[in-house]
Amino acid sequence: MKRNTSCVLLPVAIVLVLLGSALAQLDTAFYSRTCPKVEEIVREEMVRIISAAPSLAGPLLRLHFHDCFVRGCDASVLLDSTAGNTAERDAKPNKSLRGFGSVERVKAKLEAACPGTVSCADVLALMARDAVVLAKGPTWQVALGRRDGVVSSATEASDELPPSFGDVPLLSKIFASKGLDVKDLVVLSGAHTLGTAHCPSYADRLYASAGNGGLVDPSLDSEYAEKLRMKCKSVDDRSMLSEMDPGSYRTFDTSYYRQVAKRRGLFRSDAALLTDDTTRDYVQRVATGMFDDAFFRDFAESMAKMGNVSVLTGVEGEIRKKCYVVNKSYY
Ligand code: HEM
Ligand SMILES: *[C@@H]1O[C@H](CO)[C@@H](O)[C@H](O)[C@H]1NC(C)=O
Ligand SMILES: CC(=O)N[C@H]1CO[C@H](CO)[C@@H](O)[C@@H]1O
Ligand SMILES: CC(=O)N[C@H]1CO[C@H](CO)[C@@H](O)[C@@H]1O
Repeated sequence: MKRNTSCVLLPVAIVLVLLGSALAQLDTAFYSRTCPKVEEIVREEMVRIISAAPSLAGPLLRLHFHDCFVRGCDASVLLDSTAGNTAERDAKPNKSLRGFGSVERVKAKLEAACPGTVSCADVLALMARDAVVLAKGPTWQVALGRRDGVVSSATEASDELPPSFGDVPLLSKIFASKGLDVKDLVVLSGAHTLGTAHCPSYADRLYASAGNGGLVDPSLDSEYAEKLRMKCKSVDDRSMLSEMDPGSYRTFDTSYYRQVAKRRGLFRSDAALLTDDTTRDYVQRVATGMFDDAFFRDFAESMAKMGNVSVLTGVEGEIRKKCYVVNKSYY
């Protein structure tokens, strides 16, 4: 009798476990019944957003990255600080984030079409993909079904996000803690083909100070350093922006790698890619301009991996109504 029961129960248990893990996976067809036009709606609004403000492609890509690296891709990056809590978006490495208004715009369109259905975390993943596509970069299928988290913490953002002064050992350790490898590091750093940066993110490479042992960064091309010093008059000058991939900062292409190969990467983290065999080989290969397609494929693959980091699925978390606030205040 005992034996018979386990004969019946064991297969049932296996099926349940398999079902459970299948449900926990993201799926490109996740909204096919509940919001079949989700991708069209996001795409249409993104075309409007980017044609009005082409420089938002970079910030919208970066939002998804910051989201995924802190607590997984759960839209915690979008939450506002509250009376008792300083949120991620107000943490030090996050202060220069932009594009929140555009996310709310897209989310509002989705709420109108399919109320309470599409998570803000999925909105970020789709907007990041469309930002890259509209900047003439690669496209990829975005697996969906992320749920939104209910916690956002400034201290976590400061601990989990890679710092601009990071070297390869530190950066790869941070990436590894997210299940991303050294290849993902060098490939995803290619996102710095888009966008701009504030002086405090790299000024310590330009000016000798107590903080850098009184040395300017010898790994930075000196002619380029001279140009940057004109933009960035002092270590904490926040008035000017520098294009990270000068001349094509609105176009997703491989010229970032040519800059890095010429010792013109803007951050120490970019320059560091020349100090490790694996990452240097990749930079130099793509810098030839003969492997654009391979880089595009790699980027698409690494973005799918990044979009999968510690996602909430099933009944975890919630579907926020507004992306900047947890939805319990609406119920
Ligand atoms: C490898 C580690 C990384 C470091 C240390 C890093 C650091 C930074 C810093 C310091 C800025 C400039 C912030 C400012 O001064 O305004 C920046 C901008 C940016 N980052 Fe990264 N980042 C990294 C990886 C990534 C990844 C993985 C992505 C996306 C997949 C990304 C996308 C961007 C974009 C698009 C911008 C420009 C944003 C804008 O135009 O406002 N970064 N990053
Ligand atoms: C996403 O994560 C799941 C579960 O950990 C894994 O099975 C799947 O292969 C991952 N997908 C990608 C694109 O990394
Ligand atoms: C680099 C940067 O933007 N730092 C700011 C981050 O956020 C804190 C707190 O809001 C500000 O005081 C910093 O100036
Ligand atoms: C639509 C939706 O997911 N609503 C959720 C809002 O948050 C509360 C509590 O966190 C959930 O119970 C609702 O289901």
